[in-house]
Amino acid sequence: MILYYAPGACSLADHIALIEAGLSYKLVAVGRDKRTDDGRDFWTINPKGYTPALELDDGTVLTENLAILAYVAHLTGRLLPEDGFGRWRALEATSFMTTEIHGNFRPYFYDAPQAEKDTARKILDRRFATIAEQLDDKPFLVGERMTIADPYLFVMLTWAAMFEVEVPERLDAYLARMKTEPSVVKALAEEGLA
Ligand SMILES: N[C@@H](CCC(=O)N[C@@H](CS)C(=O)NCC(=O)O)C(=O)O
Repeated sequence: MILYYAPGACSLADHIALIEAGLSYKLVAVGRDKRTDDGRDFWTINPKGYTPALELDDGTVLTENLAILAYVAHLTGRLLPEDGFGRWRALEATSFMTTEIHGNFRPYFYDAPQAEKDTARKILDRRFATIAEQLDDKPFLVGERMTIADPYLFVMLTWAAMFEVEVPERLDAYLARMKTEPSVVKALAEEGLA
């Protein structure tokens, strides 16, 4: 499988998940100019033009973080509990990352007017408060084990730190813990972010 990624982007969540799941993968970086680091036009691989994209061994390309994360979990039976309500909680939390947190960072990436950033920050404050409440004193968002929601939350918290969006202390502690997870350490090193 090939993961098309950009260093530190939301594709980092899929990268961590691939490592956690024990799957073998190849990384291909995509630049701002939409060229891959092996010289191809990324638009021909993912017509949406954004990362992440996961190319399967038969050439099928899967896009959208939530789908890629769920697919990685499906392949290995890890990162998404097979039974019990934890499966649905993990999907619920991952959907929340995509729609309610990731989406609200957009103004920061596109250098939007300050007023737009301020509105986004107010929403992010509420969203991160919800996540902190859900995390409670558990090691991972949905329980004792890492699920697909955790690599995504990790990336969102690195963005919060980058753009100086304050998060509840509990999430700072979670970020520090996640940084020591071997899969996270490996993914950061492979993306040149160690
Ligand atoms: N809906 C997509 C959004 C992916 C996305 O926002 N990717 C960003 C990186 S985090 C990107 O490639 N942005 C560059 C662009 O849109 O040109 C998903 O959930 O996977």
